[in-house]
Amino acid sequence: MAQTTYPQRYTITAALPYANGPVHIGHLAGVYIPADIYARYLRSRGRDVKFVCGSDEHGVPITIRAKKEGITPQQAVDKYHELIKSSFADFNISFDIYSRTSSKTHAEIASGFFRKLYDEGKFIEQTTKQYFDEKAQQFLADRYIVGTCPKCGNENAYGDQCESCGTSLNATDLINPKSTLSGEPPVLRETKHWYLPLDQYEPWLREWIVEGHKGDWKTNVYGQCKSWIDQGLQPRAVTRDLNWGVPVPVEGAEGKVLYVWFDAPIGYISATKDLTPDWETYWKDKNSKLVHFIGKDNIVFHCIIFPAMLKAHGDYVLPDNVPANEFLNLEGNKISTSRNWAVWLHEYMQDLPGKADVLRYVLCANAPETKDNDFTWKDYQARNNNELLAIFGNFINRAVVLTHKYYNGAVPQRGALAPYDEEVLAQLADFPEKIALSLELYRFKEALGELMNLARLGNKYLADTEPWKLIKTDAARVETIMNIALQISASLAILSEPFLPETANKLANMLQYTAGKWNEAGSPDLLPAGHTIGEAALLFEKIEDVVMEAQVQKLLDTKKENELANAVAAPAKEDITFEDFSKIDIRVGTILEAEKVAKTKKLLKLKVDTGLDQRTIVSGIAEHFNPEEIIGQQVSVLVNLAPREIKGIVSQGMLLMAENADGSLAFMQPSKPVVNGGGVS
Ligand code: B3M
Ligand code: ZN
Repeated sequence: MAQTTYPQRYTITAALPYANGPVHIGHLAGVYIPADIYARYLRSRGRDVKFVCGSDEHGVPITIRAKKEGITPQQAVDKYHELIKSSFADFNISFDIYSRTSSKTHAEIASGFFRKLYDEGKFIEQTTKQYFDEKAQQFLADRYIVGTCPKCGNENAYGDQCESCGTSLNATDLINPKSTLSGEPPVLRETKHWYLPLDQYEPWLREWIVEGHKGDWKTNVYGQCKSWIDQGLQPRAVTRDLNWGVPVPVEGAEGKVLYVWFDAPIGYISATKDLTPDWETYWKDKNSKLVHFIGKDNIVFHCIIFPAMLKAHGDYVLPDNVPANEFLNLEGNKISTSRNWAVWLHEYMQDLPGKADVLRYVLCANAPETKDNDFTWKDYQARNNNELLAIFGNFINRAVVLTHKYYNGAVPQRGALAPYDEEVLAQLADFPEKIALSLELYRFKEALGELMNLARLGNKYLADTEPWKLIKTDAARVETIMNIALQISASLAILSEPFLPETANKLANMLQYTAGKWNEAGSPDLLPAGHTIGEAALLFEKIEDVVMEAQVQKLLDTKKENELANAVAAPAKEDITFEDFSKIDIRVGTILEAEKVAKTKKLLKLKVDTGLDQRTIVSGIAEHFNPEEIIGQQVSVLVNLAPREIKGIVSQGMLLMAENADGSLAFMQPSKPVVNGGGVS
């Protein structure tokens, strides 16, 4: 490979998750796994890295959550900050710091940033009319206003978007707007805000991104930026009327805070300051390479708005790259917090303990790098059983078990090499650079594929050379083969570490090997002859169908809950007169006998005591009730329905049933026992 020069240091950021809920697999796949792989890889190369993150604790998403839970915003962020932080720890995301934007440092850095731009006249001031809730005595964020969508008529559209038709709205577009705080119609009131004139930065952004980063930024990222710039940029308000956030550090700005998207990215800087006294070098020295890992919904903020802020400030470096990912779906549907359609990391950890690396593997192998991708439990199981276990685990297990069996765990000598051995060692030597090349280009899926190819190489080498057969005829050659297999294993311990840190650690322990750095991997001499390795331990275990079925069932339950919650009642029928109604004779009866009607799926033949008589009724409820279980139950019976023949049985009347949104049925029963024949009216 040609000699490349590397930057002196790296500042790696991962999007600050809102502390308004737990984190799920979409977060991991989109942002934190690739960022962590990158940071671990760079550290293994001996590069100078600071990997920073923290909770985003400001903005309307937090106040809305707090209101929903009946707690204060501070209580909400305290709760979710801890939960999120521990989920990241569970998955071994190796942040150098996981900070929070409610910290004192952050308030100082963010206010200082704003104040510098303010003092230098970089903002424009504008007074506009915004909705104000007179009862709650506060201005209303877009999300606090609901009304009728002018496009589709949905009566519950939000001030920024109609979730029914997807149109993005201004609060003033809504018909009959209402405040969600008081339920009252809001009034328009004048308010002053500060705007970052993005239009002034347009020529510079065009040059920097459209000309300057063509080809090195991912096409999905580049494309979004170009289209924003091509549409023309508008001044953007960087303050809000809200009582939760960093106060605007200017006189006459009481009750105003920095817009969350102004303060949150500055959170990367304050986190670095909390991490090291040398923070300025990581943000101001031009030999620092700044890389933002984010999801695609955050592209405009990281590629356009934050860089414009940094440019306006003047002291800071600009992002070198923003390798944003697309979205991960779950079993064919968009992940959604409000619909609980997610695999939550804290629940995964409870349900599948010890399997952090399996999820890391699956989410990287199936990462939404260039397009949205789907997570399914079937794929998860297959990747564990057929890849991690059958290839990686199997190879290591064979190498370690045979070493114990033949040599009491001592690494044998490598003797004269056969051409096949030479070829395998040559391939081994190429892997570190091959994987590195993909990682340097943010192609994590491809890099992981190469790592698995190294495990495949080892697996195939043993399968082809069959040392377990050769041991009887050519013991010397087996020593060479096993030596090579163990060298491959040791390289795997180094190279798998960024992707599968727990596995790498277990493997190194198994080999009694203090894993070296990236540059040592690929060497045929990582484990000297005579070195004693430890006992075999399983790196991965087979995941059985029942385990997956339980996870799938959990999602099916969620689906059902959502269906019930979102059920819409059928429209009302035409009016009838009381006279019409009084023709209907409904009585309370008791089921005496019940049996399935032969050769039908849906029908039960019932004998019901109606108080008038004991009669036969055929009812289409066999898929919902077991005959034995309904005997003795009281039901409502329409007794004057003209008899009709069903499957050769004369049915005299009809049971009244209530139908649920999921199609399940319930009897209409009196709330206390009623004598048979009691009239229902
Ligand atoms: N909290 C949005 C999100 O969680 C936002 C990211 C901030 S990064 C500076 O998607
Ligand atoms: Zn609409």
